[in-house]
Amino acid sequence: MTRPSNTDNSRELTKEARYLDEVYNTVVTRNPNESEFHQAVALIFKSLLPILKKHPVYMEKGILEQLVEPERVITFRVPWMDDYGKVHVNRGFRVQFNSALGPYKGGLRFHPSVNVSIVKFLGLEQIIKNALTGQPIGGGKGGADFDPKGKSDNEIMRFCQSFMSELAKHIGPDTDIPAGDIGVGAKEIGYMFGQYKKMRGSFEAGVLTGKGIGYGGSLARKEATGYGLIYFVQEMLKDINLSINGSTVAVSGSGNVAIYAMEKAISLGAKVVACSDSNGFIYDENGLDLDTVKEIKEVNQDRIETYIDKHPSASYFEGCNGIWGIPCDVALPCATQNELDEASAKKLIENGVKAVAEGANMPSTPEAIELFIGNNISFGPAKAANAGGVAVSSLEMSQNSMRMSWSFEEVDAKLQQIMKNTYDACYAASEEFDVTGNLEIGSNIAGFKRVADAMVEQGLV
Ligand code: NDP
Ligand code: 2IT
Repeated sequence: MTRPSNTDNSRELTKEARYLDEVYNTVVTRNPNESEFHQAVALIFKSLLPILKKHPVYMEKGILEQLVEPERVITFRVPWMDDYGKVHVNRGFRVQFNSALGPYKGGLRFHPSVNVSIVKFLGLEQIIKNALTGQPIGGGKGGADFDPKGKSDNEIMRFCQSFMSELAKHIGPDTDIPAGDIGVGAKEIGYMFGQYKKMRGSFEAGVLTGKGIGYGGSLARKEATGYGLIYFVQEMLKDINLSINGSTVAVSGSGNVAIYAMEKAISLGAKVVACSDSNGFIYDENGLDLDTVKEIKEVNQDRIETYIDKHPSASYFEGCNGIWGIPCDVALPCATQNELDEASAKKLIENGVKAVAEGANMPSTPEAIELFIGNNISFGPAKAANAGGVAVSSLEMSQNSMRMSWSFEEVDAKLQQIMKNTYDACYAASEEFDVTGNLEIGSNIAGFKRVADAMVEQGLV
């Protein structure tokens, strides 16, 4: 029996601890072979013991049992034809997890590793994250086991159209609003939006976020997750009397989140010495040139390895894990789940890391998180630290509803305020439950409470 209640080994478990263990074990039995989903459930449950004790109503009303069971999971066939006339079939997913706070909201991931476990772990995290933003959005997630790498533009367009042909039956501006995630950016959102519009016969701008600026997208949405991450890190560093200015930063990934985290960090005076892709990482102790990284990744869709052709002073290393062996003050995992394990956490700590903040979703393994917190490293958990992306998605929805658009500066100012509020909410919860500064527990409790209260108020529906 696994014990996410995280209680000691005494024989007398409190009824709240028993409740956590029972619900967790039901999740494992009912959803076999979904290790990422189990991990995400355990991660949240581990923080909830004190709030269950303080608010018995959550147990009495069966909130946990309801929280871990999605309201709806949709799986569908996505057939598409490649440029040579060959037919391919992928599997599409949308998990509509929780609508207590608003319509389902969350990204779409196109990556060969996507399966129901991945989509459910992301959807569950999204519920708590969206609650932390303070915006009126529920939690959802989706995607497909489609690999956009090596596909032509036309192939990607046909895939997106086929994907949306089914998804359109289940979404809408007041029911479920997808956006991007790994492998899905403004280009894919555009193709999906075009297909949705054609099927509906009306221009419903608010059905997708992350759209192009010319047809209803929000300024600063592209930058929002990365910028928001750095705004969150600024709050973390303030509390330990450090500043991003002058800090040495290592960032994994070189996609949307990583690039705009690097951009904001550099603009605030940090030195970013390393970033990566799924093949390997580049390192330059004097700092990386972000324009070259952008050209490689955003313009040419090439491998990060080619950076050293333009900058011979930098080094390239095969493999993703090694990046955490680089000495840095601030480590920002911004690629994918479970990319930072126990051994990597040990290396970071040995090398004197001061703060770790998660741009990706669930990038640190549970063992790594324990090491960070046990060694008093400031730790910013994903559901709080990367909430800036979905927060600005929600601002995009607001602008679409009003049929107007805010300036970059207006959106950026709102994003900064949301990230500060998110940090303050996590910190306040950590204080209230006597784990001051433990943002892992604070984020889970603060996010959970907002969702749980809405669920209690709305009754069994
Ligand atoms: P992108 O597709 O833009 O970039 C993903 C980056 O991560 C690429 O550098 C990619 O390398 C690398 N990567 C992807 N999968 C793996 C893997 N299995 N192993 C190693 N490296 C990998 O995605 P995003 O930047 O949008 O997303 C990155 C993370 O941030 C994800 O966890 C996502 O869920 C999370 N996130 C994204 C938000 C958003 O608004 N986009 C919001 C909040 C969180 P390669 O180029 O080789 O594939
Ligand atoms: O993980 C995430 O928060 C996202 N991929 C963004 C979701 C959104 O709806 O903007």
